[in-house]
Amino acid sequence: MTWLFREVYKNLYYVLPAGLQAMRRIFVVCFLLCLGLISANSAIAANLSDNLLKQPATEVTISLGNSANELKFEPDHLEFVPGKRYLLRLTNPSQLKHYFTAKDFADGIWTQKVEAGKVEIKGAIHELELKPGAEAEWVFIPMKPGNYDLHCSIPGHTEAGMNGEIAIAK
Ligand SMILES: [Cu+2]
Repeated sequence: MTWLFREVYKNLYYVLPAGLQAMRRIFVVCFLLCLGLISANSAIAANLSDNLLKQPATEVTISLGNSANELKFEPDHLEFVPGKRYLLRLTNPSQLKHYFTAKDFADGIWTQKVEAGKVEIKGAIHELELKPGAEAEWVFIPMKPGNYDLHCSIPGHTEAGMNGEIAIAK
């Protein structure tokens, strides 16, 4: 019996470090594989966004209010297709200040830029305020399909009918 235990112990002693070494080798290989996958993915993503940014933008116009000062969006329904590049032109032909508020929609798109006057804003945007006579251009790529709420957050305007819907198709 003592002999048997000694044999098992001796074998364990020899086998264990070899096993650990194999595990370490497997770990290193997995790690390198992961690194490779990550860099390949970011290369694909860079290529994709490069191609997307070269894509001519489809122009869509929405008017916040109108010259008769009616409290509505014209049109009050917008529809976009994921993966396409859009230029949304916002105008305010009324004598009142209005908001383009569509937070969930803004979360479902990738904003390239918003241009207003001589200023270009990059990055995420959730809400735009347009003073009377103002114009802005929003360049983006829809990402997440869904139906999103649009409204004007000036007190009383939503209730008076200044709301709409933005759809990103599936
Ligand atoms: Cu309004």
